[in-house]
Amino acid sequence: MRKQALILVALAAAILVPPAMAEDGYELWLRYDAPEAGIPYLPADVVTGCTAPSETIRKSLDELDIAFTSLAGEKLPQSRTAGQGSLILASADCLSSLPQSLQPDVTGLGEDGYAIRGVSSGGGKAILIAGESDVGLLYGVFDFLMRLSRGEDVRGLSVEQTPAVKLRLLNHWDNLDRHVERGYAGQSIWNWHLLPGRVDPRYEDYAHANASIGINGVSLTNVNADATVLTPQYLEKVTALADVFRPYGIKVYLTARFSAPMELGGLATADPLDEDVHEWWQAKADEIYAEIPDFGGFLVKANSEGQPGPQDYGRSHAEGANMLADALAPHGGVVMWRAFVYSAEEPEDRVKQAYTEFKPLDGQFRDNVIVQVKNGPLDFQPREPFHPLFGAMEETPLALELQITKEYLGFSTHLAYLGTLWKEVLSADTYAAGPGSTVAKVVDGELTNEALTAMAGVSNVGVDRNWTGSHFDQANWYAFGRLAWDPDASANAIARDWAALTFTTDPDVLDTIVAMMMQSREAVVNYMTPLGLTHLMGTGHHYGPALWVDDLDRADWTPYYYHRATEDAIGFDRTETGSNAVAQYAEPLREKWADVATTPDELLLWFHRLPWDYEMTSGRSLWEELVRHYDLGVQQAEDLAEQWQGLEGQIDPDRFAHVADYLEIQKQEARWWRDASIAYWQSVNGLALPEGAAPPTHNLDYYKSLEFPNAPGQGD
Ligand code: BDP
Repeated sequence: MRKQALILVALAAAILVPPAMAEDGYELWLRYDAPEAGIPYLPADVVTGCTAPSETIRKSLDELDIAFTSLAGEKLPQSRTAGQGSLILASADCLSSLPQSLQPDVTGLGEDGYAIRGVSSGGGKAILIAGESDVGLLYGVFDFLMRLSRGEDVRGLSVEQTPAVKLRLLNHWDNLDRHVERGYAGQSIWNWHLLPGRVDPRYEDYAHANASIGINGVSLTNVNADATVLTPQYLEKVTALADVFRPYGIKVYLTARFSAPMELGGLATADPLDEDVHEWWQAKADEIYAEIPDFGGFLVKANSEGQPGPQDYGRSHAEGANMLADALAPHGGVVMWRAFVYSAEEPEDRVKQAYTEFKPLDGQFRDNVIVQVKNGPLDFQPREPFHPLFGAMEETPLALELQITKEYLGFSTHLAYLGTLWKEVLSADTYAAGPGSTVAKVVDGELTNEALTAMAGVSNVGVDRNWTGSHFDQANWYAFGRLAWDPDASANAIARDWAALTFTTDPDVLDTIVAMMMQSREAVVNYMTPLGLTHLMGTGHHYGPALWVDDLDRADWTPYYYHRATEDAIGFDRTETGSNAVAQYAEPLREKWADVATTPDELLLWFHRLPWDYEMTSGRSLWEELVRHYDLGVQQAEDLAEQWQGLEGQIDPDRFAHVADYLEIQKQEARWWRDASIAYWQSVNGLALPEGAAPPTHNLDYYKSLEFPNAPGQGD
């Protein structure tokens, strides 16, 4: 009898207490899990200054409901009048119902800025979140909630935030058939076939996540563009997405295929100076804005990797960009014109070509054109010097393009936190206007006095449940948003904030996770492309090592083109005796990098071609140093896996296991990279391994024989 009663109690408990929801990463950094020590402050109620709240204000209120239900078990009550302990929300359009004494001065916070501070109310203290715009207020609400969720005591807070960069965009490289070029998280989240009839709730969740980190623009389609997206049938679908994004302050942008007037309009030319072409684009812009009044503009890849462009008609990039800019200008749209160009016929060192093309055009672009430049002059490699255009375009606003998806850093399987890579670029000194002329100051317009500023990140989002393929790749999406908002933020602090929101607020666990993240990118550099080596990845898909490839249609797509290893020497001479790419940088960088003695180890073989027995500052030979870096990289990958294992029991089991599996793959692939690289170098230089270094597991033929026809994310 007693036993039966016990079973009944157990059964009842099982029914009444639902098992904790397994964590699958869907909620990203917005889990609003109560911090370990409990939330330090619970407002008494919420008060808004609005008589008729906008959609954006309603999203802010919804967010408070979601967050407090999760953090404290229940929503905050809404009150009409502010009292002690209230949380007061105010923006320029949402002030009037507050008493005069509580109406904050919101001017000066800027379009997207916000303030959070303590105020006196009802004889006690209250917290005010204020934005000049409703979107600014929404950003403030997210910031406040994430602080609470990390366990921060918000009572004494006095925060004033304005984004340093005006346009903070994700660039999706998503095709209309849902294949994502360089996507490693499944298909595109845009279900074009079903839009606009079915507006997947995931679109709103996506907008919500972006808004929480300040992203205010999304280019929906691949830069290798399909003109179909500009047809009325597709514009209707785009409109449906724009409607979902609008309350979150996110504008939609489209990639414009330069030959669209021919493909869609039946014109005989796409010459930017042709009157009919201009009219076609003007009509297209008018058509778009009639449906999407806040349309952001066009992102264009032209005359690059086979894409059509103005040069097909003997016109310059400026003439092409300006024609589109004129079509958008009456509506306030912008053209983001990519500088990622290199010509198929051009024998010039590929890393020099963008500068060669664009530098002479400085000052020739319309005010609503921004030239979008990748962080380095080659192509999103694990390490490159910063792009020389950042130090060379005084009269042209430049957008910084980063790649969040890890095409060249181990896809979504390898843990590589990119915050450190991006900070390296942002804090690099271009010396364009003397010392301190950092890339960050060029990009945020401080140096050039540009009002049009932008940062774009090539998205890593797909339909995978966890959005980005791996849990740790969510950190790269998050870090991109944070750095676009504030390029001066520290990679370490961003990693810590992300990890606290994503996994746990336990300080010891956080120490481990942050340490893992902070060393992860350097680990990848070490086992893939140490000492300034670059672009050694598999042909087409870029998966795994393929250092031996030297015979593709284009020389500058082969790894050999970049490493040039022979029996005597290795590296690309970019000094005066070689391609002289170093001359594209300002002094004193030019002199520093032209001299092997003052070139840092990490850029050595990028700028110099050196004998294998060249003596490094460490005293080791170049060959020994190279092998040491590979071994270090493998060791670091092993350490990552081991550090994670040490967290077992402190991370929810599903995500723990997922990350652990990926780290195992990374470990194996790090060894593969090291072994295949060493086997190849030895086949070229005939040198014995340094003492103590293990021979590669297989011979070179084995590594050469590996094929991956179905590797994800391939280009067309
Ligand atoms: C390269 C990618 C290719 C892109 C290109 C670009 O391999 O898929 O189309 O960049 O940025 O890194 O246009």
